[in-house]
Amino acid sequence: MELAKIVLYHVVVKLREVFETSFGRTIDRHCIIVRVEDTYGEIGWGEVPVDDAPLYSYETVDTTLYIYKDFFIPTLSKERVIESPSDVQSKLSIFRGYRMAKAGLEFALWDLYSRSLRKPLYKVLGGIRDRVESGISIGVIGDLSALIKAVDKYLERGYRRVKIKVKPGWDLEPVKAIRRAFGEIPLMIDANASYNISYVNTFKELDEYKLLMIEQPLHYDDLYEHSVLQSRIKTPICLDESIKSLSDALTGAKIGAMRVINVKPARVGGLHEAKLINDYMKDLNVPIWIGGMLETGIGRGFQVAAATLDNVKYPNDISESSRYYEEELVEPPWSLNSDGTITALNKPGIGVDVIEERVIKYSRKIIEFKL
Ligand code: OSB
Ligand code: MG
Repeated sequence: MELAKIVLYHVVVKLREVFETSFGRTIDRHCIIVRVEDTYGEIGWGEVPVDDAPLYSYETVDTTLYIYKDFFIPTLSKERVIESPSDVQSKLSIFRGYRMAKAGLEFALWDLYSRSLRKPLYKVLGGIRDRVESGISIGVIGDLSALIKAVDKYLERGYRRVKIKVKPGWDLEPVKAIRRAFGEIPLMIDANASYNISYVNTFKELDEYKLLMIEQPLHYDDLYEHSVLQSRIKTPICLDESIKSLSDALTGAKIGAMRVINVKPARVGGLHEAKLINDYMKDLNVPIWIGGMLETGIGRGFQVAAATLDNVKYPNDISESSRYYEEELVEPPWSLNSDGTITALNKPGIGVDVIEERVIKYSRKIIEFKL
């Protein structure tokens, strides 16, 4: 592939409902949409799922625009020919961090690459299934009856597991209420790093409720404390924020910091790194599943492709389009099959068409680079 043009769109789309986590409330969902074009006019799309503030990650809309403009684009204009999307990480490896920014570019190149081959991305990636299991991630709803209603609605819709967000003071009570109302459904919690080890007794109490796993209970950068907590509780710990690379995954597995990983391809720098984590963790008997960041239909395409990998053993945080947004940036929107799965489409690239007018309609800023 020889790159000719890269366009960045700062897109803001409104969520249908407020999504609250331990770090904040989201209603306007920001991201950077990346459009790459090669010298033949073939196009690929990607998404950098960053927020406007450094809450989940230090990367934001503005750090992404800056790192592309001052570093990634100048580097790529000197080396416009790219053999495979897997090369991108190494081409940009002199720049530390900014894995989400790197991932958005890598995604767009994977889309372009598989479209040029006229093959679905998930097949190019080596996926082993064409339907991926869908789970629902429900934000903090500080009202028990509203929470039960929400869980009921999503179970009715067919989602294969329920994840609720928790934070200190909102943990045992909602878990107990859901168990009371729905029995032994596949249930898990996500703390988004809001606890510390002094809460060990809360987690021991939670052991009684047979959760599938507890996601990212402790500090976002700490593997050691998670290994201490894991040794003291029965419920598997699943890490999200703490795993930013294959190296983190290997260290975490070695010291027993987690038994499951929520792999967000964007968080780890792209699909190439996500696949490496899939492969290495498979050998170490650490199953994975694919997480999300409330992506638009563009980002969702890369989650779906990743969820077809062979070490994905749990339902993913990949919901249908209508769960998040009134209007999708892609056609057709991602939809849920009656068995609670989403189909990896048998069409070139991510399998859906990006509607450029809608991308433009939701853009606050558009920057074009000729390479
Ligand atoms: O921690 O998994 C998380 C959304 C934004 C930021 C962090 C997280 C989430 C989710 C939503 O849980 C998952 C989804 O996209 O459905
Ligand atoms: Mg999480």
